[in-house]
Amino acid sequence: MKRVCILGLGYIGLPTAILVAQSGYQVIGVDTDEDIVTMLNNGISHLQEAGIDILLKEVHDSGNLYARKEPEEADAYIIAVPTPFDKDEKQADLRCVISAMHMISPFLRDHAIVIVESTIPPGASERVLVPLLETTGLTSGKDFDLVYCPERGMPSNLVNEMVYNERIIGAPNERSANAASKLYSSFVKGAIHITTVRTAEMCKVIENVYRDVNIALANELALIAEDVQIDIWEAIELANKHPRVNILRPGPGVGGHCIAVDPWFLCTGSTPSDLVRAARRINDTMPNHVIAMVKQVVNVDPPNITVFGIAYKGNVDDYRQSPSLRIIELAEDQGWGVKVYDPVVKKTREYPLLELEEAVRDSDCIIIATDHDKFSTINPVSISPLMRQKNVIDTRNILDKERWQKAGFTHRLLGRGTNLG
Ligand code: SAJ
Repeated sequence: MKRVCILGLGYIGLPTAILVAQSGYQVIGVDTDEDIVTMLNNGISHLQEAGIDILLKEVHDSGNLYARKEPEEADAYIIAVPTPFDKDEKQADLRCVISAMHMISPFLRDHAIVIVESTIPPGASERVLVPLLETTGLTSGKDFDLVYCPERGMPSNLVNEMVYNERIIGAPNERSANAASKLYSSFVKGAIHITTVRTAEMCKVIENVYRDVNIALANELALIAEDVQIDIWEAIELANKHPRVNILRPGPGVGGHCIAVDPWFLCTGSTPSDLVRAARRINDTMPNHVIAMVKQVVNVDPPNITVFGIAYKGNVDDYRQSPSLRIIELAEDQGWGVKVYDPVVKKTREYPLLELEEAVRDSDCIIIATDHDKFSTINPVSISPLMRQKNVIDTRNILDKERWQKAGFTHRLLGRGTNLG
């Protein structure tokens, strides 16, 4: 195998394309966004990720990676296009994956391997994707083999995780399992495990379900703690001293492109999961709780609030499905003034991002919604005079409470009873 064509040059596709090119394959990166294609052909990354600029320069200079808007003939195709989530239907929108299948179908012949990394509901490869390719006159097991290899990587540490994480390859037969395994082992240092296509699809979903359900547990415990006047952060820390307990951290909800989305795949079908649905509801309603916390501290109606952090988690510039978006939406629905400060995200389509001083001017309450390291070093003394009322709600437990109290702020921590001071 010499040529690999990778469709979708986003958070997953671009680092994958670079790593495959670095290990000696000729890689054709395909994206429908002309700007991305142009940037990559000039050796410039459109993503901010640790280590990516240097690696991209290397594979660009060597000629091992170039970008195009359309696929070219290759021995393997990796599909890393988005599967957006249809919020109303609670279903994956497979249109991009389907369109990628149509784009590659004219080139498939002689056991070409089609590797899907995009997250899809369990069963979708065999139920939707293989039949789709076969309607173009191709035969599975002869012209192509469809392999499912779920991505495993966290934004901000993608390159590292793609190299060192263990990977699962779901393949329909030995030949494609070996071919995919050979391709991935050229850049993956973690173990590679072979299984069926359907099991691999299920693994992807349950990895994220595991986290979603456990975060929901932490969030529900936080609500109980506020009611019974304890500090859940202290209780979790102590409970986690048990060798077999590892409770996750409460927060304003769950964001990102996967954990807030994939669990829904198990909520429909013939055996819908009550537990997963309950976890989704708990995590999805945490922004409502944050709004209720604001109402408890401000004494002006409507208040002005400042949301610190639009990113879905700390130190990343990705704000897809971020709970901050829901907090802003709920506040605006009630006629509140909302300003947003995020020193890590460059810009958003939806909201202007302000400088710190502008964001807190005349504000009645700061909400720490994202655990960016930069927030814990903000000096409350310098912003305190700019605020109309001095309230801060820390949903991530990253502030030094005493420091903020000394600067005149009423400090509230999600998951901590208000009687505790
Ligand atoms: N969060 C909490 N409390 C916690 C941990 C996380 O509230 O204790 C929140 C975060 O703030 C964020 C959300 O959950 O809003 C998700 O963050 P995350 O760091 O748990 O996960 P992601 O979405 O960045 O990446 C996950 C990873 N999956 C797992 O850890 C099982 C990653 O390996 C996957 O590749 C990725 O989803 C994906 O694409 O599926």
